[in-house]
Formats: sequence, structure tokens, C-alpha cells
Amino acid sequence: MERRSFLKASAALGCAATVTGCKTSSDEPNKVPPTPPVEENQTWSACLVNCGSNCPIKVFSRDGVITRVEADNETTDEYGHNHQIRACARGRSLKQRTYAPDRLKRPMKRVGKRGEGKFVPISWDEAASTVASELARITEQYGNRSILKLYGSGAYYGFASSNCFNRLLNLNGGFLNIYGNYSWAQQIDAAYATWAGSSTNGSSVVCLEDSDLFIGIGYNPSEMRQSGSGEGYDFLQALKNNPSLEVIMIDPRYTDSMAGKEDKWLPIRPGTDAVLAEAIAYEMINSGWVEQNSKAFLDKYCVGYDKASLEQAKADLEISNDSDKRSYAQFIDIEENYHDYILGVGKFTEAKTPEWAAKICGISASNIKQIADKIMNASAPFITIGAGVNRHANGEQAMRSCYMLPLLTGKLGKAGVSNGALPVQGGMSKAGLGGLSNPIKESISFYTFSDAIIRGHEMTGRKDGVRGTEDLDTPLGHDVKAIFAANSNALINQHSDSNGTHEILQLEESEGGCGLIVVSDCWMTPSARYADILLPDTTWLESNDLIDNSYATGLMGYLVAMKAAVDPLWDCKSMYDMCGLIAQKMGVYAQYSEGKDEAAWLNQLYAETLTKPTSAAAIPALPLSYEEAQKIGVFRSFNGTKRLALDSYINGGQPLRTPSGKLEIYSLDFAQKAAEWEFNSEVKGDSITALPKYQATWEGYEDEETLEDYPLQLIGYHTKGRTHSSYHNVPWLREAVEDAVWMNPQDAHARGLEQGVTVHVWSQRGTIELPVRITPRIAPGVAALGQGAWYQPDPSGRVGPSGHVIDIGGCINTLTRYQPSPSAKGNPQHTNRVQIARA
Ligand SMILES: Nc1nc2c(c(=O)[nH]1)N[C@H]1C(S)=C(S)[C@@H](COP(=O)(O)OP(=O)(O)OC[C@H]3O[C@@H](n4cnc5c(=O)[nH]c(N)nc54)[C@H](O)[C@@H]3O)O[C@H]1N2
Ligand SMILES: Nc1nc2c(c(=O)[nH]1)N[C@H]1C(S)=C(S)[C@@H](COP(=O)(O)OP(=O)(O)OC[C@H]3O[C@@H](n4cnc5c(=O)[nH]c(N)nc54)[C@H](O)[C@@H]3O)O[C@H]1N2
Ligand code: SF4
Ligand SMILES: [Mo]
Repeated sequence: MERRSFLKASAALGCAATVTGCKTSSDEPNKVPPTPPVEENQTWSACLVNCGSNCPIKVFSRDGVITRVEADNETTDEYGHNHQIRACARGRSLKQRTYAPDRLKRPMKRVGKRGEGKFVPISWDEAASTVASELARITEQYGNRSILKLYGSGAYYGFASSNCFNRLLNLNGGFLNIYGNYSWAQQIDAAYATWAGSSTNGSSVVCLEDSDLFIGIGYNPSEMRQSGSGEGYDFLQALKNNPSLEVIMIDPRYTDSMAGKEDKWLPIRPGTDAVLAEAIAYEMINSGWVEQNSKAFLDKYCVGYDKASLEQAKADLEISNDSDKRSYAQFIDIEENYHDYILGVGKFTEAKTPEWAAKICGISASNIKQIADKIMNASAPFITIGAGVNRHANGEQAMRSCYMLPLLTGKLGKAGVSNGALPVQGGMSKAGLGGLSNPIKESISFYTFSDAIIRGHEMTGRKDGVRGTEDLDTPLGHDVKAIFAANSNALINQHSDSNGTHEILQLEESEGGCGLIVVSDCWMTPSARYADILLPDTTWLESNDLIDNSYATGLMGYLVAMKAAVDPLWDCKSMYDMCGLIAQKMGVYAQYSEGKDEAAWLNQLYAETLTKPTSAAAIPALPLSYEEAQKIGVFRSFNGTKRLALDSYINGGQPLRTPSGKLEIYSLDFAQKAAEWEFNSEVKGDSITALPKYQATWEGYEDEETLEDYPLQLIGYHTKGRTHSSYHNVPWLREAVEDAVWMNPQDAHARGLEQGVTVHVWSQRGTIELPVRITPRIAPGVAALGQGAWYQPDPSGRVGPSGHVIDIGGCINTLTRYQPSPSAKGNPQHTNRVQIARA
């Protein structure tokens, strides 16, 4: 079907085919939503999960019981003006989630081993006293650097956020910081190396109007930005508004962002995007196109394209007044330039031809040549590289290699062109509760927390990426002894190697493990099972708060003044109140609360929000009092301004903050790290280079060590049925979006598998059990699994082919490896080799 007619057809189909936050009622204008019965009370809440949006939710309740929820159905719903911020299936299931049988109802303390899930209820008084006294003991015994606030992204509150824990821990003298995140660790590093800026500063999606070619590499906004006002919806509108835009998608999976909207899908082998990028570069350079068309751009704005460019950069650095800059000159090797590397000349021997690339990445040489031709012929190529590419063993280099493509076109700064980064987002902003300042300067990568439990004392900057120590060899000097995990399931479920993490978390303090694990959640998640003290939080529907549109809202900004639909259920307390109780026991309540209760804080934060520049354009206008705002609920502000990537550098003449001030093809920071850091030669691909280069890695396509026993590559993806592990415990969603491992018919038939049979998927680290979905939507040789299912080792102790107890929950992290990536020390969770067989 032609794309344009498909778009019409899909508009008519509405939501029926897929579970998306799409627009059914505007397609059925006569269908008016039911008027609530009079005795029902209606308030506004929101879905605060980490999907990039915070969709408003209408909550109906009667006699203190939530009766139903609705998505935003206000306004006349004109796109680009006041369109509705419709919640997806997840937000619409919030009543189920709020009343889920596994809600944490009262504070508890652990009585069994960590992970066993054996707890006894305790009073809030006991819970708060225990946390306060244990925190004091551990601080005294091991120091503040042994206390860690874990990464957690489960609730994007403004006020009752996990910052309440930061306040507590800072009032206790501080804690070990973490840097980076599971989403973008490697791409942040790559963007920093290339333009010393954000990895989300790509041109805004509306700029697609001016483009004639879109290339999405691992870019899937329709599934990962599902809000009715999110990037996914903007992307769909942009395609509709520019029917002549050619769309090429490169992804091992055929995603909903395609589903007929693409002109071409090129299934690529995971972890090999750098190979594809290099072969495209080869075509562009070898044909003489770069010399004729973009050489002047590369000379003026970039460092490292060829020998001359590096010679110039070295000379410039050597005469710099800034001694830091002068010291970078020593890391320049002029033979190590991109032109020679790609063509295989000078010190390099292998040309990066399409024929070479095809064998590795699985895309044919003729297709590679065709994409290269399209890029060269496009007047405004808009290239976007999604974070699926970064969540790999050497995601840093994969991202940097792909960022080369927009540079080579020489068209950056022109209308309709982007730089490869994720599209910049708009939005309104709100004031939130601050976490107070942390006097501790040392930080570790978010991802290395489990390692820091057992070897924090010896972790260094040179080997482990520890920051803030005196020098690269001064060890952190402390193991992690206390963990505070608030709205996080990263303690085990979302972290790599669940079975390995289990072993570490199970260690008692006397065995060299943690002395205190505090978990605050609303449900008995896999991570909650590892808590020593469990603190039950109120859910979003029980909360008063002030929230904005979160970080990937697309072009529609909004604020929601949330009002609790019902009182805190059971014996739950808001994060502000539970931390307040602990603060009392610590004797720091006055500093913690600054003399304010919830209402006083919300009034203050609301007043601060009123002064934000984005507040002026709110529709309707923001009233003076927070209480009034709660009655209205939702305030919107659409901003469709076209924002061009790197505009201020290319068109505004402002230098970049890279050491050279230019776009760095040859990264001076990477060159320095490559020279100074220590990498593990036993870990294939654990290395970095100044140039963006493809690295064959452990458990990558080319890894021979695992080829025989684990012939399939396995990637995770962010499924519509959950946000990470959030919403896993909602049966509606488990029915709506199947949790099954995707396999290509070729691979399934070779194993004698039929559709839907139960299979074992195993790696060197564990076995999971779940159904198989046989589908041509996944490349041959690759398996795919929605991440976030809950880790659940079979209580009967059945052992799988890997020799581990089978995870009947089907959590992908039972299979993933804990191996920090070379530079960012981030999570390589999409790099896995597995075998699959009938269970
Ligand atoms: N529905 C839903 N939405 C979400 C989330 C969720 O859990 N569920 N989580 C949110 C969060 S916190 C984040 S960080 C984002 C994550 O958003 P992304 O990082 O974009 O999501 P992924 O699904 O991991 O990867 C995107 C695509 O990359 C593909 N991919 C994987 N490996 C490769 C590769 O080597 N090469 C190429 N070319 N493609 C590859 C995957 O098949 C997938 O289609 O999503 C956010 N939105
Ligand atoms: N294999 C693999 N692993 C991955 C990924 C992948 O692609 N593949 N993606 C990674 C990415 S990008 C991310 S961002 C991380 C996300 O990892 P996490 O930040 O751990 O996100 P969630 O799994 O959503 O867990 C959030 C937790 O918050 C809890 N929660 C929700 N609302 C509230 C509340 O109001 N109060 C409290 N106290 N708790 C609440 C939820 O119940 C849940 O336990 O996962 C990473 N893990
Ligand atoms: S999961 Fe995201 S898109 Fe869905 S309702 Fe929640 S905030 Fe909106
Ligand atoms: Mo993420």
C-alpha cells in the first residue's frame, strides 16, 4: 500500500489494530463521552511513569473509592493548537494498578533472606526509627560515601518525589553520587565527544516539513512515545504533513513506527550500525562526492576528517593560551584520520566497502549503496539515531559512527536537516522540591552500583570511571553499604544479570554485602523483595502534586495540578511524609520541611511556577492559587517553533565546548581517555579510539566464542505493554500486549517450533521460559523481547539449560550481562547471545 493511502486507512482504523495513545473519538465526532453520574467526584491526576510524557488522567470516585478513569477528552482537539493529551492503554489502566492485589499496604521489615519476599508488618514509627538508626550506624562505621541513592525513574512527581530521600541523605552529610542513566549513557558520551552538548538536541520533529529524506536508525517513537501529545504523535503528523518525505527505517525489528508509513525497512544485525555507517561513508568519500560537496563544511566546522585537518588542529592547540587545550595536542595522531580509515589508505589497510559491510551488518551491498545515493541526493536529509543503538556493548562508538552521516552531508544548519541526535522537545516547566546540596564529590556510573557493593573500595577512575577522586588511581575507598531505592526497580529487575545481582544483594553485611536496603514502592516488585525495610508509597491517584509534561512531550507542553481522588489507601504515606517521619527520628525535621507542610509547599512551588517564562502562554491562563488550579486541572501550551540542530554553532558562530571548539570527528576527549584509561583486554571490544570506529564486541554478531552455543542475537525493546517494569502487574495489559520472544520463521522452523509454544531462552547467565511469537517482523538470526517483565525464579527450583533456576517471569535481564561499556560505563543490555529451544 502506498504510504499516503495507508495513513488515511490507519486514521480510520484508529486504535483498533494497536495499543497506542491514538485518537478514536475525533474520528467518531458524534460519540460523546458518558456524563458522570452526579454523585461521582471528578479530579485530575496524571500518569507519571518514565515514558517521556505525564499524561493527565481524569479520575472519578465515589465514597472514597475510585470508580473509573478517563483520558484527557477536553478541548476541541485541533492538532497544533489544543490537541488532547490522550493517555495510552497504560494510563487508562490506572484504576487496576492502584487497586492491584500486590499493593504494598503497610511498612514491613524483612525476616527471610533478601529476595525471598518474607516480611512482617511493622509500624511507621518502627520503620522510621530503624531507617534513621541504621543510617546513623552505617554513616559512623563506613562513611557517607558508602551510602547510595539508586537510579529510579518510576514517578515523575514535582513535589512528593524521590528528592525527599536526597534531602534526608544530604541532611545526613551526603551520599555517593551517580552519573549517567540506563536510557542514554553511551549516547550522552558520544554526543559529548562530537559536539559537547546534549544527545537530545536534534532538530525538532516539525522540521521534517522541510526535509526530503528521513533516516531513522533504531528510532521508534510510535511505541516509545505513546502519549496523545508525545513525540510519536508529532512524528505521525509530520509524516502526514509531508507526504513526499522519503522514510527509511533501520532496525532489526519492524516496528509500529513503520507499519506501512515507511518507504523502506532495512533490518540490521544488532550492534553493527557502525559498519553500515562506515560503508555509507565509504560510498560518499570514494565517489568523490564529499570532496566536491561537503569538504568545505568539514574543513570549516569539523576536526579530523583528513590529515590536513588534524595538522591544523594540532597547530591551533599548541599555540592556545589555555593550558588545558595545549595539553590535548599530544593526543593527536595525524595518521589516524577518518578519510584514510574509511578508504583503507595510509596506515589503514581495509577499505570499508559496502561488500565488506554487508557480511557483517546483514544489509546487502546494493541496499547500502542505495542509501548512500539517497543521502547524497537529498537536499535536506534528516537523520535520527535512537537510543536502541546506544544500549550496546560499544554503544559509544556505534553512536559516534552514526553521527558521522549528518556531518558528511555538509548540510547541517540548513532547514530540514538534523544532526543525528534525538529530536529536541518543547514543553512547560514547573518548580519542584529540591534535593538540597550534596557535599560528597565522588560519583560512580549509575550502572556500576552492584559492583560497588563488593569492590567499591578498589574502584578507580582509570579502570571503573569513578569521578571526583583526586586522580585516576585514587580508589573510591568505600564499598556501598546502604542503598535507598525509591521508585526504582533497578535494584534487580532493570539492571543487568539478575541472577548475578541476586547473589550480590543476598550477601549480608557480615558477608561483605549491604547493611541496609530501603525500598519505597507501591507494589511488591522484584526489587521490593530485596528490601530490609519496605516503605509503602501512595500512588499518583492518591496524590496532590504539580507536574509538567516530562521530558519527551513533543511540541505540546502542559502542567497538571493533581488532586488526590481518594485519601491514602491502607497505611500508605506520600514520599514527603514518610521521609518527614524519618527526618524527625534523625532530628533534622526543621531543615527537611523548612517549616512547611504539603499544602504550603505546593502553594510555594505553584507560585514559583507562575513566574516561569513558559507559564505565560498557558491555556487557560494559570489562576493565582494552587487550589484554583486543581479545579481546572490541565493547562496547555503548544509550541511548534522549528528548532534546528546546532543552529547556534553553524549559523550563529558560537564555538562548541569541545576541546577544539569544533565538531570532533577525531575526539580529543576520547583520544585522551584511550591513552590514559585502562581497558580489559579479555573483554572483546572494551576499547575506545579517537575516531569513531566499529568495534566487534563480546556477544556481538562477530563473536566466535559464543557462536556455537548461543547462535542468536537477542535485543530487548521498550514494549507498549509496560513502561520498563512499571504496569507489569496489570492483567489487562498482559492480555493486550503479549510477552513472547520474537523469532524469525527461518530460525523457528529450524528449531521445530510452532507459533505460541513455550520455549526456553538461555544465555551464559540464565534461562527464561515464555511463549514464542514467530514473525517476519524480526530479522533472521535475531530474537527480540520486550524488556521489563518481572524476574521470578521458579519457586519449585526447576533448572534450565543454562544451569540456573528458570525465570518463569521472563525478565530479559536474567539473560543480560553485567559489563560496563568502555567509556560511559553504561548498560549494554541489547547485546546478548542466546539459544532458544522448546521448553
Ligand atoms: N512503551 C514504552 N515506551 C517507553 C518506555 C517503555 O518502557 N515502554 N521506556 C521509556 C524510556 S525510559 C526510554 S529510555 C525510551 C527508550 O527508547 P529507545 O531506546 O528508543 O527504545 P528501544 O526499544 O530500546 O530501542 C529502539 C529501537 O531500537 C532497536 N534496536 C535495538 N538494537 C538495535 C541496533 O543495534 N541497531 C538498530 N538500528 N536498532 C536497534 C529496537 O528494535 C527498537 O525498535 O523509551 C521510553 N518510552
Ligand atoms: N534489558 C534491558 N533493561 C533495561 C532497559 C532495556 O532496554 N533493556 N531499559 C533501561 C532503561 S532505559 C531504564 S530508564 C530503566 C528503568 O528502570 P526503573 O527506573 O527501575 O523503571 P521501572 O522499571 O519503571 O521501575 C520503576 C519503579 O517505580 C515504582 N513506582 C511507580 N510509581 C511510584 C510511586 O509513586 N512511588 C514509588 N515509591 N514507587 C513508584 C514502580 O512500581 C517500579 O517498581 O530500565 C533499564 N533496563
Ligand atoms: S505510559 Fe506514557 S503515554 Fe501512556 S498514559 Fe502514561 S504517560 Fe501517557
Ligand atoms: Mo530509559
